[in-house]
Amino acid sequence: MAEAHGKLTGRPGVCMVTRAPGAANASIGVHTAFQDSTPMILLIGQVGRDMVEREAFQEVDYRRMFAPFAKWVAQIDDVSRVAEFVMRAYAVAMSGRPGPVVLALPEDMLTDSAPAVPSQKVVVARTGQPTASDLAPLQQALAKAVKPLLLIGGSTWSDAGLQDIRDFATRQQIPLACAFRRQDLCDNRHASYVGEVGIGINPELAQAVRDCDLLLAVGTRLGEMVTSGYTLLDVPLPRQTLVHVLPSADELGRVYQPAIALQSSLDGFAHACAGLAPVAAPDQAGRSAWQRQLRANYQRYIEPPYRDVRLDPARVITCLRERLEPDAVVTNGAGNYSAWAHRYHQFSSSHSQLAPTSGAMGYGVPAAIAAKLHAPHRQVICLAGDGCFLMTSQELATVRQNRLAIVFIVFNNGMYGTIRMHQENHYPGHTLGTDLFNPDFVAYAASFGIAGERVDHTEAFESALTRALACSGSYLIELAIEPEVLSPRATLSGLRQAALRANA
Ligand SMILES: Cc1ncc(C[n+]2csc(CCOP(=O)(O)OP(=O)(O)O)c2C)c(N)n1
Repeated sequence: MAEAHGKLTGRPGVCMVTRAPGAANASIGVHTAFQDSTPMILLIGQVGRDMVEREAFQEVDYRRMFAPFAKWVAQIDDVSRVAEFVMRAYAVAMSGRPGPVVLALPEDMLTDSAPAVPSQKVVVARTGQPTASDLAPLQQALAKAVKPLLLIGGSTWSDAGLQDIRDFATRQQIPLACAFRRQDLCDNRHASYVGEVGIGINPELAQAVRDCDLLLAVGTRLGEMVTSGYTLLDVPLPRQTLVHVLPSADELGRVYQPAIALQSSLDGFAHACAGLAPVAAPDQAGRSAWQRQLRANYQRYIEPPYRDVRLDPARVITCLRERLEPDAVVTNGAGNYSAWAHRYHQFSSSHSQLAPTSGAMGYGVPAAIAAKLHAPHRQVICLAGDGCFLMTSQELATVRQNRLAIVFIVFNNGMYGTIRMHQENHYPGHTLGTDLFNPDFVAYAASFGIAGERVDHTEAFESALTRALACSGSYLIELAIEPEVLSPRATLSGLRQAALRANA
């Protein structure tokens, strides 16, 4: 919840947990905040200073535990320095590339007293924008490009910055793609938008990333998910002219050496670019054709082909796409079910997608709670696989306690489908530990006082959704998905047969 709050507001959500077991439970959230570049603060209880280093009850050295995936880990040993540490925690969490900060609080320090120290709300200004001379090489690259591609991602955009970058793309005729699980950075219905560069990438878009002559990556790390496992660009020198813009310098040139590396606030960069006069490309017609082609590819990709199955997850998502309000928040965790959402849903307003780029299962339920608490007037839809849902569904208690109206959609295929897919791919017919024994999800929701129903064929979904959206409280729809419907592209038996043939 704290991580999702940070994603929604740009300010750290604060999570307080007990010693080691609490810290271990919170670690997925800290890791997600790290990979997703989200500001967050975790406060952890610590043993008294008089017992430290004895492996006292639930004692852990949090500096070592969180070192690889927190921006800063510290322990407040002196009560008179609490304000200093807390203000610094906010500053570190929000500055540069945002991320999580962990503060350990020794038990005896918490009962010490000290005179109050003045503190104030920490505000990190995201200023800093390239000058005209900084942008000159970019303008030269744009003037030469026939197949440019703009890829945006990251976490420090304002709505004004997003508007600027979209205007820039439109005026310069540059197709705009969003990075993995950052699809809400651009209205997907906008003519410049050409899709998500993520795990289930449209093969035609993947080819476009390979083929483009200028890749303008703004705000996004070029990590494994965005580069299809570091295959879309050559390491370390991409064939495409790479312009990489990030708010902090440490990721620039980490894997890929850009032709132009710019450390800049994202809004500042977008604002500067929006002011650039349109560049006359050498082959204007070719550039327009490239833009139209990519948009057409995207539009084709989001229309589900006919599939002869009882309940088609693609049709479920296209129904959501048609029925939800434009600012509805859609959350999910990890699993094959999310591939349908990423492919077929269209996000049309900022902060409408809460999804972990870290790939953490169980994210959707607490993220939906954070969203509904933050914006009670918005529709909030949580998508979850059965495995994913069972990781955090005890939070239905929090939903009920706070009387929140969230629609939960559980894709129940009776298995950890993603892992089963890998097993069938690599060891066809040999499956291990991927079958799930599930509760009756509708009865489970009812035990929390939450209404719901089970849907087992495509045509029944829309009326179930109507009831869910009309419900004054939360509502759970369990989708009875056939295991055979393994992913948007594959069936279980088809995958197994293909792997058997390949191994023969
Ligand atoms: C906390 C966590 N544990 C394990 C994994 C590895 N993992 C990724 S997807 C997946 C299975 C997801 O199953 P389910 O939620 O039922 O969705 P499905 O793939 O069946 O659609 C697992 C175990 C993970 N990403 N996060």
